[in-house]
Amino acid sequence: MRTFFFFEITNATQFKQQLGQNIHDRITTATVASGQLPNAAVNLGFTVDGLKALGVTDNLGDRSFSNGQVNDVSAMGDPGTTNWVQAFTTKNIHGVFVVAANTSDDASTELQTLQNFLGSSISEQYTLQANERPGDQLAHEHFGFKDGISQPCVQGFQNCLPGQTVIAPGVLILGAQGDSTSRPTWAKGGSMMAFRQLQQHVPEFNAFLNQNAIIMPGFSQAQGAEFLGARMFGRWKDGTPLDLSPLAADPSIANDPQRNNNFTFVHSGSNLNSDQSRCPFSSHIRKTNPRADIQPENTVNHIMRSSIPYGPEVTSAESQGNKTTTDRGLAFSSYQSQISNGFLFQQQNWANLQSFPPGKNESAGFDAIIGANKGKPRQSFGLDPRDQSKGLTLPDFVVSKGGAYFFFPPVSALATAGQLAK
Ligand code: N7H
Repeated sequence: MRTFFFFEITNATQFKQQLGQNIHDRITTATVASGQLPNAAVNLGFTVDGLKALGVTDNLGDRSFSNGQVNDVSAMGDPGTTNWVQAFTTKNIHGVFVVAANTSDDASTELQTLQNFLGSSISEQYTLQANERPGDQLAHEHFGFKDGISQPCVQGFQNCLPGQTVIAPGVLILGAQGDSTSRPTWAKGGSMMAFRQLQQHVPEFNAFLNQNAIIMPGFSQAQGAEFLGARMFGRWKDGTPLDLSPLAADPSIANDPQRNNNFTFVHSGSNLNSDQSRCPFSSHIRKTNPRADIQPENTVNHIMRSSIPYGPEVTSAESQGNKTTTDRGLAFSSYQSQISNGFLFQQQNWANLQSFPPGKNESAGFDAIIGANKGKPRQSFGLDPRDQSKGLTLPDFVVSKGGAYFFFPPVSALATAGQLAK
């Protein structure tokens, strides 16, 4: 489980003192580059308002971070901030503790320890409790799809699996090889985090799949519904890529890390720019990682994702009424060295850009899962393999409740002699 504890710094002197003396050695070194998150760990990030509160006015070289996420409402396709969690619309969120633990008791004990040290130097603004889903839904998000399969591979840090895009460490880490932006020395080694609370309308999504089921020869109604969902994601619920197995999930592929990401959308005898019989151009995974749709392969606009579901399981009353009555969704978190090249780029220039991927005979329309049209219905094309030019008009199954951008400093900057604790 993971707790996101968003706070305001109300006494900078006391906060810095505690940071240097007691907090910094509780912070886990960023393991972003290895793609592995520890089981029980504390991470600490600051918004630009938080850095200002600490008297740090250095330009970190990321304009989105400096302006704050509220400034990107229109670029992200949000319909204003009416649906946003109120705290995210203010300038009072200065920092976040992300506490990851195996049990809620462990998480609350750790959070309590941090709060005891910091006392009245901080004030809680908002807390989001996020949990892995139970039983066989572990690692699956609320729509039921397995998440966290495809990540970029950081050159020099990891052994890459087949199909992973190899990126320079500087795509994720400030000042690392491949990051050409000028950064203050103390910030090098840190990373920018885009946090988004994305509500998911699960009963509505399931009802839509049922109503628009794509019944291929031999399919039942339920298989047709499942198929449309898979077409919208580009993977079956178990993670099998449609590009490798277009008509049915195949656990032997899904469970094999050597195979489950090893595809490019290219097939001999098939036209990359017109054939959507395997994976639609508008599917979530093709919009957010176009692979061979861009030549040479894009190695710049990548993110390391570390999202986790929040909110309870769907109740039977919600399923029966086809209506969401409780808040649930994805606590989306992505790491990158430049938000406008990472999260924001993917949302604005790929998911929301109807003509992306480029060079196609037919426009893709919006990313069928996260494409956002400021609250207005969105059209996605190519979802029905029997009529690939047909568009489907989709309501928002994912609704933004806002978020914030954070800088996660290197631990050295938090220690007594570091920039933030001084
Ligand atoms: Fe997505 N999901 O949890 O069901 N995502 N995502 N995402 N996403 C992916 O490969 C999901 C969101 C990316 O390399 C999978 O891990 C949901 C945003 C990228 O092939 C699944 C939401 C952004 C990839 C989901 C959501 C991205 C990716 C397939 C919102 C960026 C890798 C499994 C509620 C702006 C693509 C996997 C690749 C994959 C889910 C949001 C980006 C199942 C439900 C906002 C880069």
